[in-house]
Amino acid sequence: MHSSDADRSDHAITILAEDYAFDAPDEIPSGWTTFEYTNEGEEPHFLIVARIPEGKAFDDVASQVTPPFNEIWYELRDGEISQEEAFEKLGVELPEWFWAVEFMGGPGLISPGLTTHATLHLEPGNYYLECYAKTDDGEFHSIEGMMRGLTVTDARSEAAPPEADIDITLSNFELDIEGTLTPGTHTVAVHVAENPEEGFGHNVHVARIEPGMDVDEIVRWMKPFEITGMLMLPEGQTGYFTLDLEAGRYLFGADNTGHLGVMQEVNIE
Ligand SMILES: [Cu+2]
Repeated sequence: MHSSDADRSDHAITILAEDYAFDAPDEIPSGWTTFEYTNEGEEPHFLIVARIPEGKAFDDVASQVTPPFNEIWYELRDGEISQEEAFEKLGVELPEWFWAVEFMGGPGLISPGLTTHATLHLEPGNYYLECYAKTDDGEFHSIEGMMRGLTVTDARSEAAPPEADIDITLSNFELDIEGTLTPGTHTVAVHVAENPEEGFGHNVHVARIEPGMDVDEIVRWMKPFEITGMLMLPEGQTGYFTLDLEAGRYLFGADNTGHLGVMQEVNIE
């Protein structure tokens, strides 16, 4: 393992994001792991952890999923097919097992130069890491190289989950924040009570509103202002992320596979 941070968990790993690659371990023990995620690139990046169904491995994703997915994506991007046709094609051309891939959470989108911590519970198995944020040209970062396999081994980390002082509960399109948001460092527990029926799940975003910014603009162009967050977790699962606040205004939001669900503005005194 690269590093550990005794204050957060006795099992932490460091992952660096560049434009466009991850520097990450190939293997981690099962149980609770804290992903310390630093964006060393010049674009915003996130890191989703996805579990590959039993009997399949990252090579199967790379050889059976990525090629048809990319081809269909380019056709859609270049206006050759409609969104509806793209979904239809995905249904036909992606292998059946792909629909059993499960998103397990991960560090949310962060601006260049920032670090965030996400703590997740993972069972042994084959996983992949991916950032599918898009470049200005509409290219997925994953196509450019931000996708790699991760093996979660039978060895078990004895790490306990962190103690949270803020709780966020997601229930369909509701986002409920409990706890006192003050300047300083917080640990936020994200509980997924219920995911919307359509799509894969919710992403939680936290963005800082700089003085003079128009909130509507930030809602539309969230990417450059995000400081931390948690990506899609399975229903019933809890994940944790760190939140460093200063006095000022912040936006807390959740979206479901691309659709903004809820936005809450919070003023930190
Ligand atoms: Cu990225």
